[in-house]
Amino acid sequence: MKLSVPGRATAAAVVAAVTLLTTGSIAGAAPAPEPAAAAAPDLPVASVKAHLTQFQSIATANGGNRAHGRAGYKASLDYVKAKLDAAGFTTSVQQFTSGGAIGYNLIADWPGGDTNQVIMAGSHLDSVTSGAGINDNGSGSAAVLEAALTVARTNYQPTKHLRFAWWGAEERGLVGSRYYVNNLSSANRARISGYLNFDMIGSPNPGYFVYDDDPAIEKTFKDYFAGIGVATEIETEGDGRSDHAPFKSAGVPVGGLFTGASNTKSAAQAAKWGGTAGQSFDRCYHSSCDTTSNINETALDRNGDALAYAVWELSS
Ligand code: DTR
Ligand code: ZN
Ligand code: ZN
Repeated sequence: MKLSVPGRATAAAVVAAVTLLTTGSIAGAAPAPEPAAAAAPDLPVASVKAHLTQFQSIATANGGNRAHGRAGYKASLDYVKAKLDAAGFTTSVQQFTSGGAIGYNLIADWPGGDTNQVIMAGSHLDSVTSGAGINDNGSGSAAVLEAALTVARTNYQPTKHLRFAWWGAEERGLVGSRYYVNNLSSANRARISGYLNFDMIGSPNPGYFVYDDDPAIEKTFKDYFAGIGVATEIETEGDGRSDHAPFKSAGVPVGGLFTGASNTKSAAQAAKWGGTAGQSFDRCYHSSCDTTSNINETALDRNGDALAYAVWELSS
């Protein structure tokens, strides 16, 4: 018997209902809209700068630096860890040795989220021995800390699991981050969906550079800056020169932001970003003048907000 259209329609309805019940969607129906990513809150730059002031005080009280193996590094780590413990993070301190001294990585996990999909944001916490290391890399460490504290303050509950890290002995050759990656089991390494690195994000004569590694992470950062009308360039001087490198070598998708070090800002760059052409992005790179006065507040603010945007966007 030839089924009349209503009969065929009835059969189609039955198939659709069964499909819906068994698969949660009706074949051929438009896919359910992706849940909108939770909008990242603004990181108050005053809060980021308050952490820099603490790092400066720590350096001043400990021989003028926060370098690996010196008291100023462990005091910096203790400051960051205390803030995170009070905010409800699960923290752990990983020890290693380098140059005959004990080094420390600080890892902070935000409870919840799919631990098979971990989004990490990290920065090196150590300075060189010649100074306080406020731009290099108090800036990255302070912004990552404030982003973590904002996750807690807003009780953000992302789909993916969030992990934050502060590395030791980066200035001795990425020692802490390499130690962390090398000591991950292959299963735990495979669980890291992305690693975001922030090393020098407040340079006094800033450029706005985005790492050109994982395309999705790169696009996330570029979308943020396009949204605030700030041009960006691909970061070219740093491949392998910061803590994303061990993750990249291990096959983890990486990305990050950078405002420049000893390279010189060109006239074209000064035309689009402001600042001074013919001058280094950071004239105090690895010098004793890398203090709290060696920070461009606008750059710190923009990069801190871009950091938060990417953490929220990539973990939602
Ligand atoms: N390795 C960083 C500074 C640095 C130099 N070039 C880049 C490129 C991308 C990130 C960081 C850097 C340091 O001296 O700590
Ligand atoms: Zn450095
Ligand atoms: Zn650095």
